[in-house]
Amino acid sequence: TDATTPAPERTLVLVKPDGVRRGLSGEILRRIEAKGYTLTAVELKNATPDVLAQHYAEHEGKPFYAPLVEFMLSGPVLAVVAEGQGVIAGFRSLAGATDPTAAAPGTIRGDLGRDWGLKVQQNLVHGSDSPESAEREIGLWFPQP
Ligand code: RTP
Ligand code: MG
Repeated sequence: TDATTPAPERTLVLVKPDGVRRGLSGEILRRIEAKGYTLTAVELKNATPDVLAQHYAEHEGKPFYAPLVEFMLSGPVLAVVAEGQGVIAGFRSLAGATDPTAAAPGTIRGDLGRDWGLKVQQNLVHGSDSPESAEREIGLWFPQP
């Protein structure tokens, strides 16, 4: 890219352990690609307490923080970098509202997410919420040597 070509927008998506366990990784990636975004990194990873402490720093001290971290350590996650114009807001729109019961049909969480009887909302996906978060989170999940 030259000085007149802005870098494409990127976001960090995680398919959370519920999504991996339930075999929904392919369905979630399919929706991202069908929308027209490009996958530039996809890797199955085990989260660590250290990475999660940084990833969820904004939520430290909230009542759902400890169950959230425990949930995120309960199995592998699929870490994904998706690229495209407006992908940060666009993916959050594909994901739907945080609460799967409130999330609209047609969205990942509305169609597929669950929250009944669980300690924390198992809402299948994470998506960065700003360009700053996206770059920070991509660096966290895909560290460059
Ligand atoms: P995310 O960060 O996962 O993309 O989702 P978000 O912005 O919609 O939600 P956020 O407020 O950042 O919360 C992060 C994750 O914490 C869990 N959570 N559970 N009351 C609850 O049970 C509750 N509140 C939040 C969810 O897994 C949420 O995605
Ligand atoms: Mg968030």
